[in-house]
Amino acid sequence: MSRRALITGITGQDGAYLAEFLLNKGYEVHGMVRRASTEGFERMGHLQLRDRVHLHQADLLDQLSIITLIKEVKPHEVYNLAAQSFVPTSFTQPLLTAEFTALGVTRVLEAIRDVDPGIRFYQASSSEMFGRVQEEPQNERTPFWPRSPYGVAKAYGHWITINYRESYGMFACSGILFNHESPLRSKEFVTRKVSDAAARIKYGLQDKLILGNLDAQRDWGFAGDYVEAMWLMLQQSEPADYVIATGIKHSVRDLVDLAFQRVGLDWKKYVETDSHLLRPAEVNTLCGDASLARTKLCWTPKMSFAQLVATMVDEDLKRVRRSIAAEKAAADPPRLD
Ligand code: NAP
Ligand code: G4F
Repeated sequence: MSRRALITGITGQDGAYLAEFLLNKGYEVHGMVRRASTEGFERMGHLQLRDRVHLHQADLLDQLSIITLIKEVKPHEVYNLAAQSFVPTSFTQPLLTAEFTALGVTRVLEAIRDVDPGIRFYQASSSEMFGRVQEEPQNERTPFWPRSPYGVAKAYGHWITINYRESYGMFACSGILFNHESPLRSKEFVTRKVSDAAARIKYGLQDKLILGNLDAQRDWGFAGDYVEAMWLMLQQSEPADYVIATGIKHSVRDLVDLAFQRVGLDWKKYVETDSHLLRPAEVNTLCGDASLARTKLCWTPKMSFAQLVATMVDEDLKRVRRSIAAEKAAADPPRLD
């Protein structure tokens, strides 16, 4: 009998890669989606997942909907990836971010505790919790100092996961994942904003790229590598929390430089900065130490930063070329006579 997994946030970047990974492992994959007036399943379309997963409507804000879903699906494993995940929005919508990203975790844990406390649980914790970093590199014991309402909400989600493990003996793990990116990343995050702009500028569809803090440093990895670590955490004999990272950091300036080199342009001619894109409190630098994951989970990241940037830019170049060709075909349809 195949194992059943339930993914909250299946329409997001990680949800798509995790669903693909679990299907390849032979899992029956169920996804929780919230109701919207239009279907937002583009990422599942990219990975040809739409007909291979079972989708159910429920919402992190609605306790009963989550309980009903878990009763229906009877999953062996729950991956809680759903969240308001964009840091700037957490400054403009701090209460909604707390509802989704903090209390949402407790709602999923309560549903599991009520329906079947034997279900294994993964919580998507974040390196944003380290914020104003207290040591470098950061590991599972580094104290948190979150610098955004998002980081504060994730710290709550992290500790409530540990609390349910300690209080009720639940198999609940928290993955402290550093930034991970892919061609499926939303364009609001800096990596995809840059790869998309480099491709559009190359083809004359955009003149400038306006960014915020070019000095910020992140430990960027590939989302496809990171979802394997989520699964590995739930296959262990004991639940624990793990940092997942590459251990190498780069600045936003390095990212821009590499992306524009890929399209053969000098970034300094196209990139401007705007102080409106600076955050009320910034996380200046993040760099993770994933030694525990390496030794206990035998997990290592496979894609380098340079390969990641090249892959993202190449995918955006292809997409821009396709859209230019489609527009041209629509404006100039072939004559049939
Ligand atoms: P993402 O692309 O922003 O996806 C977020 C998902 O959450 C979407 O499927 C979204 O659904 C869903 N969601 C939001 N509010 C919801 C609600 N009220 N009810 C149900 N679903 C809701 O995020 P991601 O990059 O895949 O990240 C996955 C998780 O890992 C998030 O929790 C994020 O905070 C965390 N994380 C990410 C990174 C990273 O670098 N990517 C690093 C550390 C931690 P819609 O499609 O309907 O909006
Ligand atoms: O790409 P970002 O928006 O990602 P950020 O804030 O690090 O958050 C991401 O990673 C977290 C893990 O640490 C996740 F938990 C979270 O859900 C999300 O996936 O910004 C990265 C850096 C920041 O320092 C930001 O100030 O890039 C800087 N930046 C500079 N210009 C910009 C821009 N960020 C964005 N989004 N847009 C800019 O124009």
